[in-house]
Order: sequence, then structure tokens, then C-alpha cells
Amino acid sequence: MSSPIQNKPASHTKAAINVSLSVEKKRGLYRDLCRIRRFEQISLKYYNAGKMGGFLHLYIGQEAVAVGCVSLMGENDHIITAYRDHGHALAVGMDMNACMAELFGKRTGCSKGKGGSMHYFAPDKNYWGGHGIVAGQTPLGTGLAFGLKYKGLKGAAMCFLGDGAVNQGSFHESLNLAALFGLPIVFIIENNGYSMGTSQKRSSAYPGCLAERAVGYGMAWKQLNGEDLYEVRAGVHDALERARNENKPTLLEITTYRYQGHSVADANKFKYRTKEEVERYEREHDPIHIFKTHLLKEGVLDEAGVATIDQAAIAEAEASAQFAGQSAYPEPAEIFDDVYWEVDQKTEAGQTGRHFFND
Ligand SMILES: Cc1ncc(C[n+]2csc(CCOP(=O)(O)OP(=O)(O)O)c2C)c(N)n1
Ligand SMILES: [Mg+2]
Repeated sequence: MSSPIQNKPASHTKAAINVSLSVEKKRGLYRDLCRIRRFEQISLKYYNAGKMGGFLHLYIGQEAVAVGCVSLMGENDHIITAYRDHGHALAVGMDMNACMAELFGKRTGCSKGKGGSMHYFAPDKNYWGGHGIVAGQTPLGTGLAFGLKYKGLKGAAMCFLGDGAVNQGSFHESLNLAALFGLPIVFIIENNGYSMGTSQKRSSAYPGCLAERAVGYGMAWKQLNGEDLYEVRAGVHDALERARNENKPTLLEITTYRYQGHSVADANKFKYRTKEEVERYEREHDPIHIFKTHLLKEGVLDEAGVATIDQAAIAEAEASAQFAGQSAYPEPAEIFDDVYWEVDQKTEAGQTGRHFFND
């Protein structure tokens, strides 16, 4: 039977994977955190100004999870996530202008303005979206890992999901196949405490620890504290190495918190939790503040350096909104483009309607 890999809380800062970070790389990680935070805040401002339609699920409060995980990616590593996808997108290096334009529904958006907030994609950066069906990305992520093994590539897939997705059947089918086939995948539950307006404790039968469900599949598991980027990196690195070197899956649960409502349309965000709870997280558990404290202590940045990075992030996010505002909407004639690759490429399958299957 698998057992949790023991955590040594004090050791994360000194973990080899963190010690090996250069000063420049550490500053870059701080920059990534600020860019995501400011992008989200500014997109909220423009949403409220009526510049965007549809949903907007903000990642504010969870930034260290995406940044920590993505910072570990190598050439053959892939990621896939749910609809709360802006942070992962910016962390993999997607262009901020294209991300903001997508929210505005503009042609210059990363999905040509036809996907919106939930459907960011960048296959060239091994980023496979952006999925709106809860846990729908888990079989797809398992497929990414299968593809790596099938092709004999040394790499891993990271499949992110929320705490509300762990009770979906497709997630359990994915865990089963990943363990049975020995696939190089790390399932990462971003446990932000809530699925829409339902607290995690009210939605899962075994609320103490979600990751321990891995025991049922003979899979390694671990809980990590997502407010500390160093802890995220140390724990996820070990799981990625297990995937890449041993073709073994891991289930990680990274505890984190979302400051905003489920989406911007969640007007009752204080009905299912108190204002004091949110303020306590902002005050005591903010991932950007915690990483800043590390870097100030290490002498990697001083207060002026921190402010410069943050100011640049604000300017970049504001500029992206200007870019988005000035961009054109997609043409109505393009509405059926970019739905099926086969149709766009005018292949025989695309003409006959047999898009995916042989006879
Ligand atoms: C199969 C399915 N059922 C229900 C929904 C509606 N829905 C959208 S988000 C959500 C909550 C998911 O919460 P969680 O997995 O914790 O992710 P978080 O929003 O916290 O990131 C639900 C029930 C959906 N999109 N798909
Ligand atoms: Mg959640």
C-alpha cells in the first residue's frame, strides 16, 4: 500500500530544487506572481466596466500553485487544467495581450476571441487548456501522459483540478488507468476550500485529506501548502521525477484559497463564508507576500526592487487591456472555423463527418 511521503516543513527552502535557483530566476518567479495578480485585478475592473461577456473565474490567491508547478516544466512536460486557467497560461509564457484580448472576445485573443476566459490554449507551450466541464480535463490529462509513454518520451503531464472535481467519476477512472498503466502524470488538486458556494467539508465524504484517496489506487500522494512557492516546488518536483523516471503517477493536494467569488457573477461570495475569513487569508496567507518575505530575507530583492516589479506588472496589464479594447471582434463568417482541425484542414474525414474514428 502506498503511504504519504513525509513532509519536512522547515526543509522546503533548503530543498535542492530551490537552492539551485539563480537570483534572476527567483526574481522571475516573483515577477510571474505579480503579473498574474495584476492581470486578474485589471481584468476584473474591465469586466465590471462591461467590456467582457460570459464568465470570469479569477485565480487571485492561488498564484503560487501555477507559478511553482510551471517553473519545474521541462521540454516534454505538459499541463492541462480547468476553467480557472489564466494563471497557468501566463505562467507558461502566453502573451498577456492575447490573454486579455480573449476575455474581451477579440480576434487577437489566444483562441481568436471565440473561447473566452475558460478556453485558453497554447499547444506550442505544452498547455492544453482551459476546460469548462468539471473534471473533464482529467481523462485528457491521462491521455497526455499515455501519449508520452507510448512515444517513449521522458516527460510528465500535470493535470490540475479543483477540490470539487474529486467526486466526479471521470477523475476516479483517470486515477485507475494512470496507476494500472503506469503513466507519467501528476494530478494536482488545487484545494481552495470551495466548489462554487459549497465548502469542501460539505462536499467530500472524507474531508480530512483528499489526496489520501490515492491509496485506493496504490498511488503515491502528498499534501502541500500552496501559500509557499518553495514548498510547492519541492513537493511537485519529487512527483514529477517519479513520473519521468519511473512512469508512476502521484496525487497531490495543494491547499490554497481564492479571494474572489467562484466567478465574477458570484454575488453571494460572503454568504457561504465570512468577510473575516477572506481577510484573514489575505493578511496571513497571501502567497505573494510570503514569497516576497523569503526574497527580502535572502537579499534577492529589496523593497524598491519589489515595487519596480509590481509597477511593471500593473503597466503591462493595463496596456494589455488597451490592446484588447482596440482590437477587432471576430468576423461572423469565421464562426465555424477552429472547431474541428479536420474541417479546417479540409481532410477527407473533415468532408465526410468521420472526424475521429476509423471505420
Ligand atoms: C460536470 C459539471 N458539473 C457541474 C458544473 C458546474 N460547475 C462549474 S464550476 C463548479 C465547481 C467546481 O469547484 P472546484 O472543482 O473546487 O474548482 P474551483 O472553482 O474551486 O477552482 C461547478 C459545480 C460543471 N461545469 N461541470
Ligand atoms: Mg475549489
